[in-house]
Amino acid sequence: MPSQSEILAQISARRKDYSLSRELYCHDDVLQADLDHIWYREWLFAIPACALPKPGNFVTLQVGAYPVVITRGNDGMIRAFHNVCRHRGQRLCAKDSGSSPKLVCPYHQWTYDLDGKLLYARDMQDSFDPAQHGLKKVHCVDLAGMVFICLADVPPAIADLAKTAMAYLAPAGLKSARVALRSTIVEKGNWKLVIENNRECYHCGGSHPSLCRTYSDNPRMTAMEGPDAASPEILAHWARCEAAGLPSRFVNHPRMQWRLARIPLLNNAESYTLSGKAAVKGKRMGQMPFNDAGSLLFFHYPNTWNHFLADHAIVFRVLPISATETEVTTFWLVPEDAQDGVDYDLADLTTVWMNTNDEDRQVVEENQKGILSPAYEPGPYSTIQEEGVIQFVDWYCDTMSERLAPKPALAA
Ligand code: 3BY
Ligand code: FES
Ligand code: FE
Repeated sequence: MPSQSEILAQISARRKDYSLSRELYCHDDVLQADLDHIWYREWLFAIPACALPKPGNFVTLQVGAYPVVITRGNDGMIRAFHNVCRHRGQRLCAKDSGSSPKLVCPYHQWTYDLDGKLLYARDMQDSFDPAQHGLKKVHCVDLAGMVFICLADVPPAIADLAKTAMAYLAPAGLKSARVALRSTIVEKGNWKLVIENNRECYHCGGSHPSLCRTYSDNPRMTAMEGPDAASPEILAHWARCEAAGLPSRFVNHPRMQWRLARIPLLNNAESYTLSGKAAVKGKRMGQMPFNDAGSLLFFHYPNTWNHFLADHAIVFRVLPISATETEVTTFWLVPEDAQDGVDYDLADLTTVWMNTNDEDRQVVEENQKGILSPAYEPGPYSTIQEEGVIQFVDWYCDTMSERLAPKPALAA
């Protein structure tokens, strides 16, 4: 059983640019440390705001031990709460999503407003104070239509991300979008393997025949040596997009916890469809000026990557279930007035990423199976192809090292 100091020792002993040790990908105690030091402390992507189009809509999610409910109130505000009744602790909402003018506990029917206030508790004695028994709040921000939550008492600063994300995401039209489909799959692999797999396209040629019709697996597409350094193809794409009002250049968090960048698709493709043509016909997201705007890529560690296209957006949420199981939820967003079967065909819209998710599930599961072998030893990442993986693993190790390091005793 690795103690905190053993986990720290394994992280510290890691070879630069090599994959992590077996225990860091497999052990329950490491997952607990990841939850305590990353998942319960960082901002996490929860839902696109348009998953709650009307007051009374709610969604639930489970972050480690914490059930969370997110509501849209009668004032239009999105709020997050611990999904735990203040009477005797019943989980308040059991469904993944729903709609209700109030949140009513199924056990003894304590009734909460959508803003968390306790409105009604039957037959409680005079000394009972409802004002002291509202739902416990979870920090929640809506960044241009992407809702993030944070379970920490004091969340990390989000102002820099908020400013950049607002500028980059504004034209993508998330506020005026609709969820065309939500899919949830479980991958039998550690959450870090899911993120590592997403951060490289070394595997794309071998795994993703449908995605590779439109998504370039050239690592230079997503690599950056400086704010203005990119291949001529990307520089030309940025110039055209920026002239049309779309912020496009790479913006990186100083420690690479997040990045926004716009890339062209292959052969001027418009969308992630088998044909390369827009899935949504005759309508575009937000203020997107033309169909071949490529994809605005946005990742944020530990739990989201996203693609914002001219005709639709695909947003992804990752949540750990156990040391070797991870839930991946995908939302396909279309312009709110786009109608299924009229303006788009749902299969055309979703096939490429349905396939890609399933292909990624298979590689992650096989990766986990190999790592579970006592014969596994950390192997070298390609510094040409897997720079993104190296950045993620460095971020993980640096973050965990800082937080696991013994704190110096305060001087008396
Ligand atoms: O979804 C993504 O952003 C990544 C990039 C490379 C592989 N995968 C498609
Ligand atoms: Fe919720 Fe009793 S536990 S009303
Ligand atoms: Fe993949």
